[in-house]
Amino acid sequence: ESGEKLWLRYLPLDNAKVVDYTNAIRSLVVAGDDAVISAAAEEIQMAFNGLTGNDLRNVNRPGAGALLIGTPENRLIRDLELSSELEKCGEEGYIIRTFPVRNGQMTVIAANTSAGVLYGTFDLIRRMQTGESISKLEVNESPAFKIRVLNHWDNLNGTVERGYAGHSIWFNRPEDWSVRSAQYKYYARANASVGINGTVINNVNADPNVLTAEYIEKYARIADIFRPYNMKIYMSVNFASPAVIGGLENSDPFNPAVQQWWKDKAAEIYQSIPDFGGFLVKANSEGQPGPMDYGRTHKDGANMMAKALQPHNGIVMWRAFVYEPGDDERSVQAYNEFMPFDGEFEDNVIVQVKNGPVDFMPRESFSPLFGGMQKSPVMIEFQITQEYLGHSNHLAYLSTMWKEVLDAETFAKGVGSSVAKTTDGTLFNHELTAISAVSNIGRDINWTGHHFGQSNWYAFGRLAWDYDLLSEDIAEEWVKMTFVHDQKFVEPVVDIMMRSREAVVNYMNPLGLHHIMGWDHHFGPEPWTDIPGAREDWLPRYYHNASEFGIGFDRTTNGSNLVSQYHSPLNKIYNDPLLVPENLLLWFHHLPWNYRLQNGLKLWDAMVYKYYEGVEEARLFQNRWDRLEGYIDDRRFKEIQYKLKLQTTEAIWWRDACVLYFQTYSNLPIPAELERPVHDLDELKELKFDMKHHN
Ligand code: BDP
Repeated sequence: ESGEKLWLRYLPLDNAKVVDYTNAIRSLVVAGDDAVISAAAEEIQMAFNGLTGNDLRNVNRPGAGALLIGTPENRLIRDLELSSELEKCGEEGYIIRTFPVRNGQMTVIAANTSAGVLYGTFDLIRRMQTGESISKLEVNESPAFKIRVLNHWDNLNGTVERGYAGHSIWFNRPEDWSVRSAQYKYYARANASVGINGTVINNVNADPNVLTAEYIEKYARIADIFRPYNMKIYMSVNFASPAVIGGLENSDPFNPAVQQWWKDKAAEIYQSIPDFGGFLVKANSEGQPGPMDYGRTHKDGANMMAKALQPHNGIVMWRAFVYEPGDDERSVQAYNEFMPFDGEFEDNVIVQVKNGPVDFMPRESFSPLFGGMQKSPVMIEFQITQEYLGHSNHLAYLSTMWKEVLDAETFAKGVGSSVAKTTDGTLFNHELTAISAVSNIGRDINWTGHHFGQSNWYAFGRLAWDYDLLSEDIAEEWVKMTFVHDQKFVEPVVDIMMRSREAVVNYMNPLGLHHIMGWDHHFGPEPWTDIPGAREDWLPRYYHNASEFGIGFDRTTNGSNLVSQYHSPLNKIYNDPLLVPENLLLWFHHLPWNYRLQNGLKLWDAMVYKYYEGVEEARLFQNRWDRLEGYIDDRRFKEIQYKLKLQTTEAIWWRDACVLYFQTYSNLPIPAELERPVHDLDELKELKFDMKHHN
């Protein structure tokens, strides 16, 4: 297998399951006839046929063995008197029920909208794919966030910023529309299967040309394919578009001509795409244009665009990823810049905040804007593509990382104020709720470069729907659907996945270290990098601060004071090296090499042990995988085997490079019982990023 089918393989199940499922369901009654419900019907028929070898006949009347799907618009659903339960489902939720009928039972998937029916159908399919019983179903589901979107960082020329799985599936493609549209449909199905209901297909570093008629037309064609799968299309836009492609004098949000330009542009888009989602905007960030170029503010810029979209029910996702070299340290800037606007954005603006205050490091504290901003809706941005976690070379299952953030306690309204609850409308009563993640897909046959990269796409969708799901359970579902059900395979693989992110943290960035990767390409260790003339806050030394006196970033009240942006008691906990969680120690503190950790170890030794632990984990993954030969197809087995070997090699590279480099400051020995590095620091410094190893 190539991996191109993702988790939607629908291969025959074992006989016992086939018998169970065919006992429960033999025919299909579709109570509705719009495109979305038809897509649901098509999907269940395809899945049922693939999984059991039997067809689901279309019938008109429910009875024993029927699967009835629909909304209360249809009498067959109304007759079931589910209205009080359906009320709780909201717009996109659903219920699945087994009802006794004469001579047996029937199964019902009911929802308030066809979208809900579609999600319910995928739920039922997943139960079959993972071998669960479907004979007594009582399921009530509704999504945690209203908008659940992917962000693609795809450029109009077909390259993908921070993409490690080939070129863009959206732009600059030579293939016929029939080939591309088939792939877009597959993509839409995959997203719908996990509840993702929107996507931004172009890079946040947006080319103004995306707003020309040519691209609006392209988007409209893609939107047509997404529509039956309840997927909305969104666009990243460049703030300077009115001047660059509109011929206006400037793009000042206070200029009436500029305001009109955006209104006209919005109207033009909605003419072709009536259900267009809205704009994603990166403004005054890393050199992108924005309202501040004209002495205006983020609020002014966002609200101008929001007004242009309001007549069409579109939204603006305005990013808070802002920082400039200057007096304030990078991690404190977004909060300082955005807090003054809390409550001042238009209703259809949502502020999109990366999970951490610096970037997408393997581990950061959560951004204090979560729980900080309360009057305006805030949405989280995760990164599925592994920009800082080994690109598509390393197995890193990210559900555990995202859960760590979603579950983190902000204390915004006392205990029980998790990051998730600050963004899902629970705590601050916002109508507009959303969650996003930067996609890891490209034109590689298996979509994500590393086969296990698929699990992160999958997990993001599942968590966006329900962040209370356990990472283990999501992993197990995915492994069963993607590979096989055999527990002798599933258990060790889930175990590898569950340990993988922490392994990466340990061999790259233990104890809260961060941003010590290669300049620009962000691959491999380069704690030593010095690029003459480069911005200080893009260089590793800005972050690790290693010297003969110690290591780490002082973000306490004596340092950059990030701690004070957190609610009490977190501000005090983070401020105190004795209280701060060990895994964020060097994120918040600069400490001497012989500082004693809670566990009694000296900082230097503790750090070195962590680096070695990370490598041992990578070796263990490799070894475990080798024992699983024969459980799955040879091709995927070997491709994963190759990547795991690469991961071990690169883990050793990270470990040796960092330990030897930091040792030049600590002047302390590597603990005697540990194996010795086999390279010299100078040799490792010479090792250059090699594109060959990519993909
Ligand atoms: C950084 C990436 C850069 C992105 C930027 C962003 O290195 O390529 O453009 O984030 O999110 O992580 O805007």
